[in-house]
Amino acid sequence: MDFLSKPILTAKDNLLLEKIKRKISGFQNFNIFTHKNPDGDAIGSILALCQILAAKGKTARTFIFDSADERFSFFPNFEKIKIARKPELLDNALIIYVDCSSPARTGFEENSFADKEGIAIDHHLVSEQEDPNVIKIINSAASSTAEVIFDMATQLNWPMDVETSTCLLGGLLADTGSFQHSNTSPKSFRIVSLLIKKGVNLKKTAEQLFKKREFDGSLKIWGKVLSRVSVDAQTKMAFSYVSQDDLKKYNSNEDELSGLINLLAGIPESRFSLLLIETKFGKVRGSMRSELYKGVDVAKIAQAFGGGGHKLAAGFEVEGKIKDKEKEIKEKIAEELLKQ
Ligand SMILES: [Mn+2]
Repeated sequence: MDFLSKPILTAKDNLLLEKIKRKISGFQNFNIFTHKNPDGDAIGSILALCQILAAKGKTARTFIFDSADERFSFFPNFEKIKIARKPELLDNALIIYVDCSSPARTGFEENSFADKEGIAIDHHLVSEQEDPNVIKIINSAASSTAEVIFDMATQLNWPMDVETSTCLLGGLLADTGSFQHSNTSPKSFRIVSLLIKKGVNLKKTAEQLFKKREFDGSLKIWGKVLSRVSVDAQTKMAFSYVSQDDLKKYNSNEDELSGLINLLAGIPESRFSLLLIETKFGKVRGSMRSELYKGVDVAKIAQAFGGGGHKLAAGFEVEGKIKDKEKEIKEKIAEELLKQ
């Protein structure tokens, strides 16, 4: 067996897989959740899992708390995702958390999950209290949750048709930024080659996922946000923000801002970047990025605000408006940075 053929799951994971297999066999109904502000990996992974379960004769529903970016509407069965503040859950169902590992990240009220049995499939390492009701399979070596699901499906002989494969490919492409991020591994390429064998269209999927921004509004607001970027002399943090007033003025929305943070991360004199976005719901969302050689762990900083993510890409959310919170957030970040 060459090294590329080895499963990225460890022996311990294999025991977990057996547990998960038995757990899934014991249920007919499944409620599938992912994190708030779902990205391409979250959407692709919940849809892939939903289709796999349907192909096994099970009944599954997928739920998201917010709207999803229009770009993701090409994912097969996208229209079946239920977007609602109050999820209409299937009864007697097993809960599956995808691309996150706890109720807190879903946005839904935590008591709707209380005492319910669940599984979490994820690739984010987070320090959370263990929940005896949730079996977690978390592989931080995987580029995306899509990769973890691909491995599980392969090892458990789950059916993967072209639609499921397209969802997994989309998830993997989204989280690796089309193989440009440092989380891309030889394994990622191997999985893509196997997905291509299953009939997915790599070119078309990549085009749909990263299609050019056509909105005049989005280009203008990107220009405004970039013109505001400052790099702090002490912390070397590149910073910018988007208020609700900006979004109104440029007739834009939060969806059109995705990708902007990655531009900030590339500013040469910075060690990491922060973009604050004011949400419709009276909160401030912080996105942080860094690059491998810059030696800043943005996940640790995000955790100080109750958020999470990866070493090089993380986020958090706090209540309030940017004008009231900016100073406090920056001070806390400077403090956290000293601990690294
Ligand atoms: Mn992901």
